[in-house]
Amino acid sequence: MIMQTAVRARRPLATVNPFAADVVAGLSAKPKYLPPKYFYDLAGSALFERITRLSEYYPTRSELGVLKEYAAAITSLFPPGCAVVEFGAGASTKARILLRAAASVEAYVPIDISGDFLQQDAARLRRDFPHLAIHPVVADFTTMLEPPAEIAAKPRAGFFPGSTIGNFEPHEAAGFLRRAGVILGAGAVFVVGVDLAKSPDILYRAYNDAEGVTAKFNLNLLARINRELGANFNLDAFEHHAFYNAERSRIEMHLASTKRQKVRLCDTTIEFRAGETIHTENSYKYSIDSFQALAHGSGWSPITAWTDGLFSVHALRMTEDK
Ligand code: AVJ
Repeated sequence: MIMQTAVRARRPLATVNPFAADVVAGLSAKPKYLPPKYFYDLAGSALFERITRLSEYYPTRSELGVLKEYAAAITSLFPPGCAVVEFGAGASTKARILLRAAASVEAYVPIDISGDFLQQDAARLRRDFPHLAIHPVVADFTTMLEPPAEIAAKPRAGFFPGSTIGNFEPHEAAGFLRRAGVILGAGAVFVVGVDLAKSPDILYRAYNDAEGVTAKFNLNLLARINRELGANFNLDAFEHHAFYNAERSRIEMHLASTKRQKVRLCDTTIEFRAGETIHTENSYKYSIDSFQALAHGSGWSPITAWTDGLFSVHALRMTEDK
């Protein structure tokens, strides 16, 4: 008897596993790069949590301080009866500060790609804010096009904390702000957390902590590729490099190969020269003025910015339909 082999249509890698496709594309490029959004698997999110508590890593502490100090002023700008839409919500620690200060907010819409986390957090929010309608949305906020139907009739306040916007190239940040304007609509306020350009020493230390947590966070990207894609990266043969590129006003993170080596991954071989790097992250730093100029060029009117001198929280208004 002749055995029949199941014939399966070959689907492109990108459809089967976008992570695999992005990794192969990034490591085949010159120079090599990997998208920073892949830092945040379970292990990476736990490492980032640790980073936010490091003495050298000021952004989280600074932003929380600014939000707490100016919560009343920030939320006084929200349209009455609005829905707060948070882009990339995570554990919504920062949104809670605003939600506690804003009596007239009617709904909270956290958007995140991680569904499990979002549902758990929604249950806690419903308990802590019983008067609020909580509508979690599992989506990639960078590709989202419209607000969820539940808040279609409500005016909106957007919230994008954490200087996540610094991971985008400035032209991508402009594109995101423009799309967010479409989602949030006329009359909306947008509260955006943006890390400030400052002394290169302070910036350097924030991404080169003494305990080496940031190095672990960076290297976890290779560990994740090994775990999920069956690659054979030797983590001992790569080093964490982070430095301030003053000309482009950004921190760059790289993983540098300590020697000439080959790595197997998804049926391909990736070759490294000694010292060759994978560019894993940019973290752009702005001045208050340079960020306001970027926002203005993306259809938003800057209203105010609050700062502790290290980190800024901007309020922007969408004055007309874009
Ligand atoms: C979450 C993108 C704001 O750029 O400071 C922290 C990520 N990378 N340490 C940042 C990060 C290394 C962080 N953002």
